[in-house]
Amino acid sequence: MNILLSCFEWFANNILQKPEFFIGIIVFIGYLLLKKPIYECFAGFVKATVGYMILNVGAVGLVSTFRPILAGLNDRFHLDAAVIDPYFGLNAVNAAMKSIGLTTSWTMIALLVGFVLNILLVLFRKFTKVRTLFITGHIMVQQAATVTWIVFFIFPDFRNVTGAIMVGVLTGLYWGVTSNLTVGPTQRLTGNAGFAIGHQQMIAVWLTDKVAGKLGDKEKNLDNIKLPKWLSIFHDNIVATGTLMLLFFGTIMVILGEDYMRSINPEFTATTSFPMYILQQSLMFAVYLAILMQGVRMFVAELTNSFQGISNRILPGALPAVDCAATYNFAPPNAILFGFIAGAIGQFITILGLIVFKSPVLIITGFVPVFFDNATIAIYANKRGGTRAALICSFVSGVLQVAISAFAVMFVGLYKFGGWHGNIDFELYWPWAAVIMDKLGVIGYAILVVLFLLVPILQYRRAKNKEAYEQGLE
Ligand code: ASC
Repeated sequence: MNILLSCFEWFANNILQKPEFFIGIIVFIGYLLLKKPIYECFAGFVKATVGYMILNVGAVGLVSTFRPILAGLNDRFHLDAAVIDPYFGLNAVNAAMKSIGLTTSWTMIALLVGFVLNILLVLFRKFTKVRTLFITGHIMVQQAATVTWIVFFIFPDFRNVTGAIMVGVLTGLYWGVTSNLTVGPTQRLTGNAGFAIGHQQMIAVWLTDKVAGKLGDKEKNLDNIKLPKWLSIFHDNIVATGTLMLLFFGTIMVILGEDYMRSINPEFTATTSFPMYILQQSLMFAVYLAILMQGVRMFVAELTNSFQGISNRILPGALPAVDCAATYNFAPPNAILFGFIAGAIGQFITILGLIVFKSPVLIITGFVPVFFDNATIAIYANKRGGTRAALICSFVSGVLQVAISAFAVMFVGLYKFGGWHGNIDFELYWPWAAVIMDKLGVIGYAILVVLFLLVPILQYRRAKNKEAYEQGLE
Protein backbone atom coordinates (compact mmCIF):
# COMPACT_ATOMS: atom_id res chain seq x y z
CA MET A 1 0.00 0.00 0.00
CA ASN A 2 2.86 2.37 0.92
CA ILE A 3 4.67 1.79 -2.37
CA LEU A 4 1.44 2.35 -4.26
CA LEU A 5 0.83 5.54 -2.36
CA SER A 6 4.35 6.89 -3.00
CA CYS A 7 4.01 6.08 -6.69
CA PHE A 8 0.73 7.91 -6.78
CA GLU A 9 2.15 10.80 -4.80
CA TRP A 10 4.90 11.12 -7.41
CA PHE A 11 2.33 10.93 -10.18
CA ALA A 12 0.06 13.46 -8.46
CA ASN A 13 2.87 15.94 -7.79
CA ASN A 14 4.68 15.67 -11.11
CA ILE A 15 2.02 14.82 -13.67
CA LEU A 16 -1.51 15.24 -12.36
CA GLN A 17 -0.85 18.65 -10.83
CA LYS A 18 1.08 19.68 -13.92
CA PRO A 19 -1.70 19.35 -16.48
CA GLU A 20 0.69 20.51 -19.22
CA PHE A 21 2.57 17.20 -18.96
CA PHE A 22 -0.52 15.15 -18.28
CA ILE A 23 -2.15 16.46 -21.44
CA GLY A 24 1.14 16.19 -23.37
CA ILE A 25 1.47 12.51 -22.40
CA ILE A 26 -2.15 11.80 -23.27
CA VAL A 27 -1.59 13.39 -26.69
CA PHE A 28 1.59 11.32 -27.16
CA ILE A 29 -0.19 8.07 -26.28
CA GLY A 30 -3.21 9.03 -28.40
CA TYR A 31 -1.02 9.54 -31.48
CA LEU A 32 0.85 6.28 -30.77
CA LEU A 33 -2.49 4.47 -30.70
CA LEU A 34 -3.40 6.14 -34.00
CA LYS A 35 -0.16 4.53 -35.29
CA LYS A 36 1.45 7.85 -36.17
CA PRO A 37 5.25 7.82 -36.62
CA ILE A 38 7.12 8.45 -33.37
CA TYR A 39 8.42 11.87 -34.45
CA GLU A 40 4.83 13.04 -34.97
CA CYS A 41 3.87 11.73 -31.53
CA PHE A 42 6.76 13.73 -30.11
CA ALA A 43 5.71 16.82 -32.05
CA GLY A 44 2.17 16.43 -30.66
CA PHE A 45 3.54 16.12 -27.13
CA VAL A 46 5.58 19.31 -27.49
CA LYS A 47 2.79 21.29 -29.09
CA ALA A 48 0.13 20.28 -26.56
CA THR A 49 2.47 20.78 -23.60
CA VAL A 50 3.65 24.18 -24.81
CA GLY A 51 0.05 25.14 -25.65
CA TYR A 52 -1.00 24.33 -22.10
CA MET A 53 2.00 26.19 -20.69
CA ILE A 54 0.98 29.24 -22.73
CA LEU A 55 -2.56 28.94 -21.40
CA ASN A 56 -1.05 28.82 -17.92
CA VAL A 57 0.94 32.00 -18.49
CA GLY A 58 -2.34 33.70 -19.39
CA ALA A 59 -4.36 32.23 -16.52
CA VAL A 60 -1.66 32.78 -13.89
CA GLY A 61 -1.12 36.31 -15.19
CA LEU A 62 -4.81 37.11 -14.90
CA VAL A 63 -5.10 35.57 -11.48
CA SER A 64 -1.93 37.07 -10.01
CA THR A 65 -2.56 40.57 -11.36
CA PHE A 66 -6.24 40.90 -10.61
CA ARG A 67 -6.77 38.74 -7.54
CA PRO A 68 -4.84 41.10 -5.20
CA ILE A 69 -6.86 44.06 -6.48
CA LEU A 70 -10.18 42.42 -5.60
CA ALA A 71 -8.85 40.99 -2.35
CA GLY A 72 -7.53 44.48 -1.59
CA LEU A 73 -11.08 45.59 -0.89
CA ASN A 74 -11.00 43.20 2.05
CA ASP A 75 -7.64 44.33 3.32
CA ARG A 76 -7.97 48.05 2.78
CA PHE A 77 -11.24 48.45 4.60
CA HIS A 78 -10.44 45.96 7.35
CA LEU A 79 -13.43 43.85 6.59
CA ASP A 80 -13.65 40.58 8.43
CA ALA A 81 -14.66 38.50 5.52
CA ALA A 82 -14.16 35.39 3.45
CA VAL A 83 -12.78 35.73 -0.06
CA ILE A 84 -14.56 33.41 -2.47
CA ASP A 85 -11.82 32.00 -4.66
CA PRO A 86 -10.46 28.44 -4.88
CA TYR A 87 -6.94 29.51 -3.88
CA PHE A 88 -8.22 31.33 -0.80
CA GLY A 89 -10.48 28.34 -0.17
CA LEU A 90 -7.47 26.01 -0.28
CA ASN A 91 -5.57 28.19 2.21
CA ALA A 92 -8.59 28.24 4.48
CA VAL A 93 -8.91 24.44 4.35
CA ASN A 94 -5.20 24.00 5.08
CA ALA A 95 -5.47 26.29 8.10
CA ALA A 96 -8.67 24.61 9.27
CA MET A 97 -7.14 21.12 8.98
CA LYS A 98 -4.15 22.31 10.98
CA SER A 99 -6.45 23.68 13.65
CA ILE A 100 -7.80 20.17 14.27
CA GLY A 101 -4.33 18.66 14.20
CA LEU A 102 -4.53 17.12 10.72
CA THR A 103 -2.55 17.58 7.53
CA THR A 104 -3.77 17.72 3.97
CA SER A 105 -2.08 14.40 3.13
CA TRP A 106 -5.52 12.84 3.52
CA THR A 107 -6.43 14.78 0.42
CA MET A 108 -3.82 12.78 -1.56
CA ILE A 109 -5.55 9.50 -0.68
CA ALA A 110 -8.89 11.03 -1.64
CA LEU A 111 -7.39 12.16 -4.93
CA LEU A 112 -6.06 8.68 -5.70
CA VAL A 113 -9.38 7.02 -4.88
CA GLY A 114 -11.34 9.60 -6.87
CA PHE A 115 -9.15 9.38 -9.96
CA VAL A 116 -9.18 5.57 -10.01
CA LEU A 117 -12.94 5.60 -9.48
CA ASN A 118 -13.40 7.96 -12.43
CA ILE A 119 -11.36 5.59 -14.64
CA LEU A 120 -13.48 2.65 -13.45
CA LEU A 121 -16.69 4.56 -14.15
CA VAL A 122 -15.53 5.09 -17.73
CA LEU A 123 -14.23 1.53 -18.14
CA PHE A 124 -17.58 0.16 -17.02
CA ARG A 125 -19.54 2.76 -18.94
CA LYS A 126 -21.79 0.04 -20.33
CA PHE A 127 -23.41 0.03 -16.87
CA THR A 128 -22.49 3.41 -15.44
CA LYS A 129 -23.13 5.47 -18.64
CA VAL A 130 -20.22 7.74 -17.68
CA ARG A 131 -18.06 8.73 -20.67
CA THR A 132 -15.79 11.45 -19.34
CA LEU A 133 -12.41 11.35 -17.63
CA PHE A 134 -11.60 14.43 -15.55
CA ILE A 135 -8.01 15.39 -16.27
CA THR A 136 -7.66 18.92 -14.89
CA GLY A 137 -5.30 18.10 -12.04
CA HIS A 138 -4.95 21.45 -10.27
CA ILE A 139 -8.73 21.66 -10.03
CA MET A 140 -8.97 18.10 -8.68
CA VAL A 141 -6.57 18.99 -5.86
CA GLN A 142 -8.59 22.07 -4.89
CA GLN A 143 -11.85 20.16 -4.95
CA ALA A 144 -10.57 17.12 -3.07
CA ALA A 145 -9.24 19.47 -0.38
CA THR A 146 -12.54 21.30 0.10
CA VAL A 147 -14.53 18.07 0.19
CA THR A 148 -12.03 16.56 2.65
CA TRP A 149 -12.75 19.44 4.98
CA ILE A 150 -16.52 19.15 4.54
CA VAL A 151 -16.52 15.40 5.32
CA PHE A 152 -14.01 15.64 8.19
CA PHE A 153 -15.91 18.57 9.69
CA ILE A 154 -19.26 16.81 9.56
CA PHE A 155 -18.02 13.34 10.58
CA PRO A 156 -15.43 13.81 13.36
CA ASP A 157 -15.36 10.01 13.80
CA PHE A 158 -14.07 9.57 10.27
CA ARG A 159 -11.00 11.78 10.44
CA ASN A 160 -8.96 8.81 9.20
CA VAL A 161 -8.49 6.54 6.19
CA THR A 162 -12.20 5.70 6.10
CA GLY A 163 -13.04 9.40 5.85
CA ALA A 164 -10.43 9.92 3.12
CA ILE A 165 -11.92 7.05 1.10
CA MET A 166 -15.40 8.50 1.61
CA VAL A 167 -14.10 11.80 0.22
CA GLY A 168 -12.46 10.03 -2.73
CA VAL A 169 -15.68 8.22 -3.63
CA LEU A 170 -17.72 11.41 -3.49
CA THR A 171 -15.26 13.50 -5.50
CA GLY A 172 -14.57 10.73 -8.05
CA LEU A 173 -18.31 10.44 -8.65
CA TYR A 174 -18.61 14.21 -8.92
CA TRP A 175 -15.77 14.30 -11.50
CA GLY A 176 -17.12 11.52 -13.67
CA VAL A 177 -20.82 12.25 -13.38
CA THR A 178 -20.97 16.04 -13.65
CA SER A 179 -18.40 16.32 -16.45
CA ASN A 180 -20.51 13.72 -18.26
CA LEU A 181 -23.43 16.17 -18.00
CA THR A 182 -21.48 18.73 -20.05
CA VAL A 183 -20.90 16.45 -23.06
CA GLY A 184 -24.02 17.45 -25.03
CA PRO A 185 -23.81 21.20 -24.34
CA THR A 186 -20.06 21.27 -25.09
CA GLN A 187 -20.28 19.24 -28.28
CA ARG A 188 -23.05 21.54 -29.52
CA LEU A 189 -21.05 24.63 -28.59
CA THR A 190 -17.82 23.48 -30.22
CA GLY A 191 -19.22 21.68 -33.26
CA ASN A 192 -18.14 18.28 -31.87
CA ALA A 193 -14.60 19.22 -30.92
CA GLY A 194 -14.51 16.09 -28.77
CA PHE A 195 -14.06 17.31 -25.21
CA ALA A 196 -16.18 17.98 -22.12
CA ILE A 197 -15.70 20.32 -19.17
CA GLY A 198 -13.67 19.15 -16.19
CA HIS A 199 -13.54 22.25 -14.05
CA GLN A 200 -15.67 23.97 -11.39
CA GLN A 201 -18.97 24.76 -13.09
CA MET A 202 -20.21 21.52 -14.69
CA ILE A 203 -23.57 21.54 -12.91
CA ALA A 204 -23.97 25.21 -13.80
CA VAL A 205 -23.18 24.50 -17.47
CA TRP A 206 -25.78 21.75 -17.55
CA LEU A 207 -28.39 23.98 -15.88
CA THR A 208 -27.56 26.91 -18.15
CA ASP A 209 -27.95 24.72 -21.19
CA LYS A 210 -31.38 23.67 -19.93
CA VAL A 211 -32.78 27.11 -19.08
CA ALA A 212 -30.99 29.56 -21.41
CA GLY A 213 -33.19 28.72 -24.40
CA LYS A 214 -36.22 29.93 -22.45
CA LEU A 215 -34.59 33.20 -21.43
CA GLY A 216 -33.85 34.70 -24.80
CA ASP A 217 -33.51 34.31 -28.53
CA LYS A 218 -30.40 32.52 -29.73
CA GLU A 219 -30.45 34.48 -32.98
CA LYS A 220 -30.00 37.71 -31.03
CA ASN A 221 -26.64 36.67 -29.73
CA LEU A 222 -23.41 38.34 -28.84
CA ASP A 223 -21.94 37.47 -32.22
CA ASN A 224 -24.30 39.60 -34.24
CA ILE A 225 -24.80 42.48 -31.87
CA LYS A 226 -24.95 45.60 -34.03
CA LEU A 227 -23.30 48.53 -32.35
CA PRO A 228 -23.55 52.20 -33.44
CA LYS A 229 -20.65 53.23 -35.66
CA TRP A 230 -18.44 54.78 -32.98
CA LEU A 231 -19.07 51.81 -30.69
CA SER A 232 -18.09 49.37 -33.41
CA ILE A 233 -14.48 49.68 -32.28
CA PHE A 234 -15.61 47.27 -29.55
CA HIS A 235 -16.14 44.53 -32.10
CA ASP A 236 -12.43 44.10 -31.70
CA ASN A 237 -11.73 41.80 -28.80
CA ILE A 238 -8.61 43.60 -27.61
CA VAL A 239 -10.26 47.03 -27.71
CA ALA A 240 -13.35 45.78 -25.87
CA THR A 241 -11.38 43.94 -23.18
CA GLY A 242 -8.89 46.74 -22.66
CA THR A 243 -11.53 49.47 -22.39
CA LEU A 244 -13.92 47.55 -20.19
CA MET A 245 -11.22 46.48 -17.77
CA LEU A 246 -9.85 50.01 -17.65
CA LEU A 247 -13.27 51.13 -16.43
CA PHE A 248 -13.79 48.20 -14.09
CA PHE A 249 -10.41 47.75 -12.43
CA GLY A 250 -9.59 51.46 -12.87
CA THR A 251 -12.53 52.31 -10.62
CA ILE A 252 -11.52 49.72 -8.03
CA MET A 253 -7.89 50.89 -8.02
CA VAL A 254 -9.00 54.50 -7.56
CA ILE A 255 -11.15 53.40 -4.60
CA LEU A 256 -8.21 51.50 -3.10
CA GLY A 257 -6.00 54.53 -3.55
CA GLU A 258 -2.44 55.10 -4.74
CA ASP A 259 -0.75 54.44 -1.39
CA TYR A 260 -2.44 51.10 -0.98
CA MET A 261 -1.61 49.99 -4.55
CA ARG A 262 2.03 50.93 -3.95
CA SER A 263 2.05 48.91 -0.74
CA ILE A 264 0.81 45.71 -2.40
CA ASN A 265 2.78 45.88 -5.62
CA PRO A 266 6.54 46.42 -5.38
CA GLU A 267 6.63 46.74 -9.16
CA PHE A 268 4.70 50.01 -8.90
CA THR A 269 7.89 52.08 -9.05
CA ALA A 270 8.32 55.53 -7.56
CA THR A 271 8.75 57.08 -11.00
CA THR A 272 5.45 55.69 -12.36
CA SER A 273 2.43 57.93 -11.95
CA PHE A 274 -0.83 56.47 -10.64
CA PRO A 275 -2.92 57.09 -13.80
CA MET A 276 -0.29 55.42 -15.99
CA TYR A 277 -0.09 52.52 -13.55
CA ILE A 278 -3.86 52.07 -13.74
CA LEU A 279 -3.77 52.18 -17.54
CA GLN A 280 -0.98 49.63 -17.72
CA GLN A 281 -2.42 47.19 -15.18
CA SER A 282 -5.89 47.30 -16.73
CA LEU A 283 -4.62 46.73 -20.25
CA MET A 284 -2.68 43.70 -19.02
CA PHE A 285 -6.06 41.98 -18.81
CA ALA A 286 -6.34 42.07 -22.60
CA VAL A 287 -2.74 40.86 -22.87
CA TYR A 288 -3.24 37.83 -20.62
CA LEU A 289 -6.58 36.94 -22.17
CA ALA A 290 -5.02 36.96 -25.65
CA ILE A 291 -2.18 34.74 -24.39
CA LEU A 292 -4.61 32.33 -22.72
CA MET A 293 -6.63 31.93 -25.89
CA GLN A 294 -3.57 31.34 -28.05
CA GLY A 295 -2.50 28.54 -25.70
CA VAL A 296 -5.98 27.03 -25.71
CA ARG A 297 -5.99 26.93 -29.51
CA MET A 298 -2.79 24.93 -29.56
CA PHE A 299 -3.54 22.31 -26.96
CA VAL A 300 -7.20 21.77 -27.83
CA ALA A 301 -6.29 21.11 -31.47
CA GLU A 302 -3.76 18.42 -30.49
CA LEU A 303 -5.88 16.91 -27.76
CA THR A 304 -9.00 16.51 -29.84
CA ASN A 305 -7.07 14.88 -32.70
CA SER A 306 -5.10 12.51 -30.56
CA PHE A 307 -7.77 11.54 -28.04
CA GLN A 308 -9.43 9.68 -30.89
CA GLY A 309 -6.60 7.19 -30.53
CA ILE A 310 -7.51 6.63 -26.88
CA SER A 311 -11.23 6.56 -27.43
CA ASN A 312 -10.91 4.20 -30.42
CA ARG A 313 -8.56 1.74 -28.76
CA ILE A 314 -8.79 1.86 -24.96
CA LEU A 315 -11.90 3.71 -23.86
CA PRO A 316 -14.39 3.70 -26.74
CA GLY A 317 -16.69 6.71 -26.63
CA ALA A 318 -14.63 8.34 -23.87
CA LEU A 319 -13.95 12.05 -23.82
CA PRO A 320 -11.40 14.11 -21.88
CA ALA A 321 -12.93 16.62 -19.46
CA VAL A 322 -10.73 19.71 -19.52
CA ASP A 323 -10.40 23.31 -18.26
CA CYS A 324 -13.35 25.62 -18.99
CA ALA A 325 -10.97 27.97 -20.81
CA ALA A 326 -10.92 25.43 -23.65
CA THR A 327 -14.35 26.72 -24.71
CA TYR A 328 -13.19 30.33 -25.01
CA ASN A 329 -12.22 29.92 -28.65
CA PHE A 330 -15.65 28.65 -29.57
CA ALA A 331 -17.54 31.77 -28.55
CA PRO A 332 -17.75 35.41 -29.53
CA PRO A 333 -15.14 37.17 -27.35
CA ASN A 334 -17.86 39.52 -26.13
CA ALA A 335 -19.47 36.60 -24.33
CA ILE A 336 -16.43 36.24 -22.07
CA LEU A 337 -16.48 39.93 -21.19
CA PHE A 338 -20.23 40.27 -20.78
CA GLY A 339 -20.32 37.18 -18.59
CA PHE A 340 -17.59 38.51 -16.36
CA ILE A 341 -19.15 41.96 -16.01
CA ALA A 342 -22.73 40.68 -15.46
CA GLY A 343 -21.43 38.20 -12.87
CA ALA A 344 -19.39 40.89 -11.13
CA ILE A 345 -22.39 43.22 -10.97
CA GLY A 346 -24.46 40.36 -9.50
CA GLN A 347 -21.75 39.74 -6.91
CA PHE A 348 -21.33 43.41 -5.97
CA ILE A 349 -25.06 44.00 -5.53
CA THR A 350 -25.34 40.91 -3.34
CA ILE A 351 -22.35 41.98 -1.24
CA LEU A 352 -24.08 45.33 -0.69
CA GLY A 353 -27.14 43.33 0.35
CA LEU A 354 -25.05 41.42 2.92
CA ILE A 355 -23.83 44.72 4.35
CA VAL A 356 -27.27 46.34 4.40
CA PHE A 357 -28.90 43.32 6.04
CA LYS A 358 -26.04 42.99 8.52
CA SER A 359 -25.03 39.48 7.53
CA PRO A 360 -22.83 37.91 10.23
CA VAL A 361 -20.27 37.14 7.57
CA LEU A 362 -19.15 39.28 4.68
CA ILE A 363 -18.06 37.91 1.32
CA ILE A 364 -15.41 39.40 -0.92
CA THR A 365 -15.29 38.83 -4.67
CA GLY A 366 -12.52 36.46 -5.72
CA PHE A 367 -11.21 36.67 -9.23
CA VAL A 368 -11.30 33.02 -10.35
CA PRO A 369 -15.04 32.34 -9.87
CA VAL A 370 -16.24 35.76 -10.96
CA PHE A 371 -14.26 35.57 -14.16
CA PHE A 372 -13.90 31.92 -15.19
CA ASP A 373 -17.33 30.68 -14.02
CA ASN A 374 -19.38 33.56 -15.29
CA ALA A 375 -17.58 33.88 -18.61
CA THR A 376 -18.13 30.16 -19.18
CA ILE A 377 -21.78 30.35 -18.21
CA ALA A 378 -22.29 33.29 -20.58
CA ILE A 379 -20.73 31.34 -23.45
CA TYR A 380 -23.11 28.41 -23.03
CA ALA A 381 -26.12 30.68 -22.38
CA ASN A 382 -25.36 32.77 -25.44
CA LYS A 383 -25.34 29.65 -27.59
CA ARG A 384 -28.84 28.67 -26.48
CA GLY A 385 -30.55 31.96 -25.66
CA GLY A 386 -28.44 34.80 -27.04
CA THR A 387 -27.32 37.99 -25.32
CA ARG A 388 -30.27 38.20 -22.92
CA ALA A 389 -29.78 34.69 -21.60
CA ALA A 390 -26.03 35.25 -21.27
CA LEU A 391 -26.53 38.38 -19.17
CA ILE A 392 -29.27 36.88 -17.00
CA CYS A 393 -27.49 33.57 -16.33
CA SER A 394 -24.16 35.11 -15.39
CA PHE A 395 -25.83 37.80 -13.27
CA VAL A 396 -27.81 35.16 -11.36
CA SER A 397 -24.67 33.10 -10.98
CA GLY A 398 -22.89 36.13 -9.46
CA VAL A 399 -25.74 36.60 -6.97
CA LEU A 400 -25.70 32.92 -5.96
CA GLN A 401 -21.92 32.84 -5.68
CA VAL A 402 -22.06 35.47 -2.94
CA ALA A 403 -25.33 34.60 -1.22
CA ILE A 404 -24.79 30.84 -0.92
CA SER A 405 -21.09 31.25 -0.08
CA ALA A 406 -22.10 33.38 2.91
CA PHE A 407 -24.20 30.46 4.09
CA ALA A 408 -21.58 27.84 3.20
CA VAL A 409 -18.65 29.42 5.09
CA MET A 410 -20.80 29.61 8.20
CA PHE A 411 -22.21 26.12 7.82
CA VAL A 412 -18.89 24.33 7.37
CA GLY A 413 -17.05 26.56 9.82
CA LEU A 414 -14.54 28.06 7.38
CA TYR A 415 -15.46 31.71 8.06
CA LYS A 416 -12.79 31.85 10.76
CA PHE A 417 -10.18 31.03 8.15
CA GLY A 418 -11.03 33.73 5.61
CA GLY A 419 -11.87 31.81 2.46
CA TRP A 420 -14.27 29.59 0.60
CA HIS A 421 -13.89 27.71 -2.67
CA GLY A 422 -16.42 30.04 -4.31
CA ASN A 423 -16.80 28.46 -7.75
CA ILE A 424 -20.42 28.03 -8.71
CA ASP A 425 -20.64 24.24 -8.24
CA PHE A 426 -19.50 24.95 -4.68
CA GLU A 427 -22.71 26.91 -4.29
CA LEU A 428 -25.10 24.86 -6.40
CA TYR A 429 -24.14 21.47 -5.03
CA TRP A 430 -21.56 21.09 -2.26
CA PRO A 431 -23.10 23.22 0.53
CA TRP A 432 -26.36 21.29 0.09
CA ALA A 433 -24.48 18.00 0.11
CA ALA A 434 -22.99 19.17 3.41
CA VAL A 435 -26.45 19.94 4.77
CA ILE A 436 -27.73 16.48 3.79
CA MET A 437 -24.76 14.73 5.43
CA ASP A 438 -25.11 16.90 8.51
CA LYS A 439 -28.79 16.15 8.93
CA LEU A 440 -28.86 12.48 7.92
CA GLY A 441 -25.35 11.33 8.84
CA VAL A 442 -23.96 8.29 7.01
CA ILE A 443 -27.35 7.67 5.45
CA GLY A 444 -27.14 11.14 3.93
CA TYR A 445 -23.72 10.24 2.54
CA ALA A 446 -25.11 7.05 1.02
CA ILE A 447 -27.98 8.98 -0.56
CA LEU A 448 -25.49 11.33 -2.25
CA VAL A 449 -23.53 8.38 -3.65
CA VAL A 450 -26.65 6.69 -5.00
CA LEU A 451 -27.93 9.94 -6.52
CA PHE A 452 -24.63 10.45 -8.34
CA LEU A 453 -24.79 6.91 -9.73
CA LEU A 454 -28.34 7.45 -10.94
CA VAL A 455 -27.70 10.72 -12.78
CA PRO A 456 -25.86 9.33 -15.86
CA ILE A 457 -28.30 6.43 -16.09
CA LEU A 458 -31.23 8.85 -16.18
CA GLN A 459 -29.30 11.03 -18.61
CA TYR A 460 -28.89 8.03 -20.91
CA ARG A 461 -32.56 7.08 -20.60
CA ARG A 462 -33.63 10.58 -21.54
CA ALA A 463 -31.18 10.89 -24.45
CA LYS A 464 -33.11 11.06 -27.71
CA ASN A 465 -30.42 9.34 -29.69
CA LYS A 466 -28.84 6.49 -27.72
CA GLU A 467 -26.20 5.85 -30.34
CA ALA A 468 -25.09 9.49 -30.29
CA TYR A 469 -24.90 9.23 -26.49
CA GLU A 470 -22.68 6.15 -26.70
CA GLN A 471 -20.43 7.93 -29.17
CA GLY A 472 -20.06 10.90 -26.84
CA LEU A 473 -21.94 13.31 -29.07
CA GLU A 474 -25.01 14.04 -27.00
C1 ASC B 1 -9.75 27.78 -11.63
C2 ASC B 1 -8.45 27.72 -11.10
C3 ASC B 1 -7.61 28.28 -12.00
C4 ASC B 1 -8.38 28.75 -13.15
C5 ASC B 1 -7.91 28.13 -14.43
C6 ASC B 1 -8.68 28.69 -15.60
O1 ASC B 1 -10.75 27.37 -11.08
O2 ASC B 1 -8.11 27.21 -9.95
O3 ASC B 1 -6.32 28.45 -11.87
O4 ASC B 1 -9.72 28.38 -12.87
O5 ASC B 1 -8.06 26.74 -14.39
O6 ASC B 1 -8.06 28.40 -16.82
